[in-house]
Amino acid sequence: MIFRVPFVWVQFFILYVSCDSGPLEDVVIDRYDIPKICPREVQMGDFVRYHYNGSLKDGQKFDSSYDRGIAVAGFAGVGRLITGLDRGILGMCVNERRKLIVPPHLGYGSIGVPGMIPADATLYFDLILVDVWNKNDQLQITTLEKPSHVTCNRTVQDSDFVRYHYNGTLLDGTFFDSSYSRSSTYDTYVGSGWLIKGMDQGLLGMCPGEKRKIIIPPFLAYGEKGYGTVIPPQSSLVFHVLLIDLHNPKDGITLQNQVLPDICKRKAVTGDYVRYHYNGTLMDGLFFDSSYSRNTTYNTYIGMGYIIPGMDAGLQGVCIGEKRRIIIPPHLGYGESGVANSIPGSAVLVFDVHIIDFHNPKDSVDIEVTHKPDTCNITAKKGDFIKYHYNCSLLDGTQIFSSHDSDNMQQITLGRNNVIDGLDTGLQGMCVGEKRTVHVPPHLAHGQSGARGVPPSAVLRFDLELTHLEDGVPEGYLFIWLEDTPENLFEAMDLDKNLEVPLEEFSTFLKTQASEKRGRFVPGVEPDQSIEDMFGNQDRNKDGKITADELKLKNEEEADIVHEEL
Ligand SMILES: [Ca+2]
Ligand SMILES: [Ca+2]
Repeated sequence: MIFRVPFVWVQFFILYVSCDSGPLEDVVIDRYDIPKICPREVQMGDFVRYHYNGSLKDGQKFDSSYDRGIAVAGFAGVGRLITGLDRGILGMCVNERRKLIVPPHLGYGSIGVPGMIPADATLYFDLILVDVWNKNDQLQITTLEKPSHVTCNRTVQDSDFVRYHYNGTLLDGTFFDSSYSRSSTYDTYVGSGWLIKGMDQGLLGMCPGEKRKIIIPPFLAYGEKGYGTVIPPQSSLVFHVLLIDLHNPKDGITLQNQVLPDICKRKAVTGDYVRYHYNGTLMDGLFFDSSYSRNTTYNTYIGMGYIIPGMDAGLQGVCIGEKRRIIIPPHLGYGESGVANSIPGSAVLVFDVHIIDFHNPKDSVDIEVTHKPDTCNITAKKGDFIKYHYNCSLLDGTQIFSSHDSDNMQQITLGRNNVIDGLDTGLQGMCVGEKRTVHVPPHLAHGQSGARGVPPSAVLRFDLELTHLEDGVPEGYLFIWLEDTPENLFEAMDLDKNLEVPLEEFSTFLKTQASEKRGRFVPGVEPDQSIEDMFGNQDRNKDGKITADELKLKNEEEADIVHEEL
């Protein structure tokens, strides 16, 4: 600003007095193209790079930086340039274009430059500034955007490994390089000398997902040498950086956002089989995989090398129902190679997991008595006929079945494969009125294939209430004697002594035995049904009556069974 006003004034002044050129005449400056944004103007002592065309009054070109293909570089305003240029370049912005008219005494004077510039020549320059910096400059860092989706728990520090995207330009906007053009991040260690100094410093403190503009003076970039054909000597560099992720080779896994269930009876250890849901994202929030999208849990043994080491470690100690975030550095994930089309090399992985259940193949049924009646002497055992109510659910609360939904109580004979093994076991030992919560591991439930509504390898929860209990009979029996069998069974059965026993007589006989507690029908079956079955078995010729011979024959054939049945 210091220079601009006088120059404008000078310009107008000169317009009126230019015919009368004399020693007081100053350089004439025409700022004919000024960029809208001008963050910095050339000051005395700044180092500048600029292009120019130089011509004489008749329009004849005497010199041009364009012809040499490289911008002119040097300090401004300190007498290293011809005075006219030294003055004429002050206050310039990068990409500003100026025309200068330099009177002879501010140019090459009365001597000129032999063979190029005559004596007492007025010089006409057309300038464009491409770069400006000062040796006292520091790195200029501007944060353009900070991520909202990730908490910035950690920022880049020395010796971290980072992955970032960048666009690189010179100060005048000339593009020289971009990671985007290679469709892959730039991956490197920070603060270890792999990067130019300005980048080593400029990345420090960044969060994943953060965008920064970093302006680097040449002495923190490629200095006097420049880089190849794309970065000229003494160039300031402008990087637009988007940090994708960071980690340190010394990192282990990180656990965050832990949400524990109210009750955690047990924590998962190596060898347990865990069913969990997960969302997998990269550190910048980019999604790469989810079990939810497949609508099925991920199931695996933990601590045994079936999954990436970071996950094996991250699932240790989980409770059923727990949620946690597991952040896995690449050396515990997919390493430098990544996974084709989904996980870039050296990527940090962020897993949000929800533990649905876990069990160990050695687990048995877990029984918790939730209510025990005052009197609880008679308990259910194998062979007993029982009735019970139950709710069956998955451990995430998903309801599978409830007998309360209908009035049909469940009724089974224990130990007869009527229900899954784990439920059978869980019902044994109950007395009427007792309530239990029973957890059944999949190998005692529906196994690896599952069943309707039951996912593969799911642990089941049963809430049980025993409502009815009857002593059973040995397997295969329809009726047993509670006292000694009558000495002559046929005579005893043949109530009217006509030497034959039809169904009615048979039925009356057996029901009398039962009502007088001398014998007992198999529980859970209508006595008439059992009677009919037994009668059919004894009536060999199917004429509707049992004779003494038929009973005897049957006795001889299946001595033990028939004897015990009747
Ligand atoms: Ca009879
Ligand atoms: Ca018969």
